[in-house]
Amino acid sequence: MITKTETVSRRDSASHAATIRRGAALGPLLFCGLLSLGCGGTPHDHGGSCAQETRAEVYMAGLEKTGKQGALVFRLLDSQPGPPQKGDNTFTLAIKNSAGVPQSAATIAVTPFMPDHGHGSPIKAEVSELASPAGSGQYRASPVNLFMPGLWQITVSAQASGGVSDSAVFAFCIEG
Ligand SMILES: [Cu+2]
Repeated sequence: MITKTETVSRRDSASHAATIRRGAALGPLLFCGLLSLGCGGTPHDHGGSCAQETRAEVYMAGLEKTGKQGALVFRLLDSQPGPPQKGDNTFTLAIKNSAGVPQSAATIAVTPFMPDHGHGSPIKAEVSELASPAGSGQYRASPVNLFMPGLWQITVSAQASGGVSDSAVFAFCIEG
């Protein structure tokens, strides 16, 4: 319902932030006007905070997802800080196959994206397998750079050593 066409230079972050704030203020008003439901409380709550973001998941340590292909299972063991905050975060992930076997020596990528703004993060997360516990298929990704408030979709993709590939998306709303 809202089509935004904006050309955003990452270097122009102040202007970007101003654009986003206008969008954030407008979105909930339109949403509530259309639905006429579920928008009780004071209108002053509608500041673009995460309280009205229905696409986000509630963070908890151990949040687990089956990949889109049904081939691998992705568990977010931990985020530091947790829940994820604006700025740099460190994710610890565990990857298993559908039979529950930990996937060691997989190639993992962690890629944040803001769907409402059409951009990712300029900083690439480095991913490395934890040496201990050995063979547990646990990986650390850092920094998971979520540099703006709003909804982030964080895609974790994995190519297991056996050649199986899969991915899952964790969606978190980041408070300003
Ligand atoms: Cu953004």
